[in-house]
Amino acid sequence: MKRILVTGGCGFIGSNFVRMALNKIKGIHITNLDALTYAGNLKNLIDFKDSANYAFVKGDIRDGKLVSTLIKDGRFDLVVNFAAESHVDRSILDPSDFISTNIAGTQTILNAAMTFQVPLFMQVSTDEVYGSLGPDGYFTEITPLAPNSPYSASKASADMLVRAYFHTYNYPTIITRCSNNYGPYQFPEKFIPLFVTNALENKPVPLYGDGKNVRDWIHVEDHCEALWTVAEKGKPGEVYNIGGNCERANVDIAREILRLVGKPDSMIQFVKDRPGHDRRYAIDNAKIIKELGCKPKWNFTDGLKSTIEWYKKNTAWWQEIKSGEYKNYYAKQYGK
Ligand code: NAD
Ligand code: TDX
Repeated sequence: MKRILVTGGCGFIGSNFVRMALNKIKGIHITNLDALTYAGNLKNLIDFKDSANYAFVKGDIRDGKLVSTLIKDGRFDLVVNFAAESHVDRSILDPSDFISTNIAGTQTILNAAMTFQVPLFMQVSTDEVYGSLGPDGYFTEITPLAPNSPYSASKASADMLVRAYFHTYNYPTIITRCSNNYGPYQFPEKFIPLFVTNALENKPVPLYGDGKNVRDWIHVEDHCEALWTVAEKGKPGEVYNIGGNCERANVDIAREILRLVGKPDSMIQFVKDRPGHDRRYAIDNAKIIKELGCKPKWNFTDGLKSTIEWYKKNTAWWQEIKSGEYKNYYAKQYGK
């Protein structure tokens, strides 16, 4: 596995994956194709700007001509598709980019990878495609897909296409479905970085509904390690769930963040619920542990502490984001 094409490598998980792979594996080369939407930030990988092992290409996975030329000339051993519109609340405000990037964009790059015989295509998907759980049970790889938001519907559609390319054309693809990530470089629209940065700015933290929705949290480094393991040892045609074994209610995380930042619980502001808000996600990760020997290493309290330290040290990174286009989104979403 020498030459890798990563899409969406300027976002949160993609940039952590590129950093981990370049630091850990000798002799690889990564090309990062990213459209630099509001969520893509060149600063996330500034350390590798002049590295001989890294190349950045500004471009859109929906651009068939560009994608074909890049893959035809690239001699890639692997494509890892991170590029996506990723925020559920934005998909509720306007689904159109979610449909075009997450579905049509995935098909465009998948088709080019097959046409120019890249040996493996990995689709980075999400546990949200399985829908919502009640108080009991877990998502396994054979849980039926039942997406509830325009975001998760678009990711489920992409998964179906990736599956179809394996079954119809015998093209080697793998789908991974991970639970909620947290860690450095996460865009401050998402729950944990939004609450951490609002708390640091002495602003209220907006908790949806009764705050009792449950997510299964995983540190982004554990997700990236798992993706690398899947790339090396995973079986084409398979789906692998990736989870953190770490279910938490949102209200408990909100309180833990405020305690770690040294702010009172009274900063929690209960706000109108997200429409169609999934109640609970929980991953059964027995398959990836048993078949590929891959387990998460971070414990949540240490991971949250180190994430908060990262946001404290990198105030310029998120303050620049929060004072840009994001201000308009925040005003629309939270009425401020
Ligand atoms: P992100 O929003 O932080 O980053 C997305 C990146 O994709 C950005 O750099 C953006 O510029 C790029 N991009 C968007 N549209 C593009 C297009 N048309 N062409 C090229 N580049 C484009 O997202 P993230 O949180 O890092 O998520 C990465 C992937 O992982 C997504 O596919 C997401 O569905 C999946 N995922 C995320 C989580 C999570 O908790 N964040 C969990 C499971 C799976
Ligand atoms: O302001 C908020 N208040 C709040 O209570 C925000 C932004 C979120 N929430 C709640 C909604 C969810 O129950 O926190 C939980 C987490 O919300 P998000 O960070 O928006 O994540 P989620 O909707 O669970 O989706 C995430 O995990 C799966 C990622 O954004 C997806 O890309 C990934 O596929």
